[in-house]
Amino acid sequence: MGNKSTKKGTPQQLTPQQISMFTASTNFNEKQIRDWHAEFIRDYPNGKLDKKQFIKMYSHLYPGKNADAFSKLAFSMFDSNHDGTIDFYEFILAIAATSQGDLTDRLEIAFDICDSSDDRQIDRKELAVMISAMYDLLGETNRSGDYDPKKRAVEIIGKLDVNGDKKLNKYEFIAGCKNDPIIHRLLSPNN
Ligand SMILES: [Ca+2]
Ligand SMILES: [Ca+2]
Repeated sequence: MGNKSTKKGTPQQLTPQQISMFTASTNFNEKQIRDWHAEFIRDYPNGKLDKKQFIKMYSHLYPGKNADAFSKLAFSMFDSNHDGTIDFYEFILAIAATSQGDLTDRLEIAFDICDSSDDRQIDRKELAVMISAMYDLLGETNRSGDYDPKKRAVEIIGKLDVNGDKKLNKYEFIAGCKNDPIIHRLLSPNN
């Protein structure tokens, strides 16, 4: 460990450049970044979280809810360099995404979390996985009839897909979610 991290500093210390980058990418100020970082290093002294640790940490943001499936999706999205761990930069973006921003910001994040293939489109399968994760979060155990995630996914795509390719791009997704009270509630469990 350590021989390739000389330029960026060690995970235990933040450089002024990193702090500028983090304050620019989030609405956190320097003190908040330092506080998050101190906490992060206290909990994860080697400067990263593996998938299991992330799911445990992220689930705490949804107390009393079953956030496992949602947290797994979130891990894949926030691990933006795909190295199987979440470093402090990825971590602070995850916290910012979850705790800051307006509905559009949150829908953008929801879109990115849902788009697990990273092709900038949400297909039926991706949406069904997301809906199922959202049901877990909301404590909805019924998966039959109208609650069948696959059925809901087909319905939602049918409703929001403007250009007729049976997938949702970011624009269709955000515009559609804002106009549909049920989807809206499903995708912004904090509201
Ligand atoms: Ca990573
Ligand atoms: Ca996709």
